[in-house]
Amino acid sequence: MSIKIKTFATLSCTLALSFGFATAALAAGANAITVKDAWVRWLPNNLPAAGYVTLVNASDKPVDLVDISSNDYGDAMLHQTVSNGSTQKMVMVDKLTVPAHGQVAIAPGGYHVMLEDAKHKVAPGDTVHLTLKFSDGETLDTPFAVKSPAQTK
Ligand SMILES: [Cu+2]
Repeated sequence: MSIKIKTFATLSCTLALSFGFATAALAAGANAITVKDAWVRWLPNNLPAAGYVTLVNASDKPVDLVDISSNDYGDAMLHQTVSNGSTQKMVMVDKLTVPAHGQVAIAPGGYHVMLEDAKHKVAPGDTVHLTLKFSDGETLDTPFAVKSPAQTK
């Protein structure tokens, strides 16, 4: 049983590596968008994790975040937490506009990147990578620091 699981994990890591090279080759040229404060709130028991990052636009045109993917997770989706009186729900977000010479924070209480179906064991202290795609053609392969809930209080 444990041997089967180990084999599967090794295969997933190999696949993730080969996709990673393809992604890195796409990122080139002068970038309008830079990122800061990229981190993931990790939860135990394979619960979905949440990714947070601040996007900074140095250009004089608005740029949209249009796609997020990850070699470390099967699913990476931009969600917004919406309050409905006393209850909260998450809604899917197709794109997020970073204003010209401005920034937008994907931060607790507002937006989060929902990360599900981890492809290998992820633990606090690790670094995972999310690939952020923008409307100007820019692709950023971004390292996110994985933190435990206790580290983020
Ligand atoms: Cu969510």
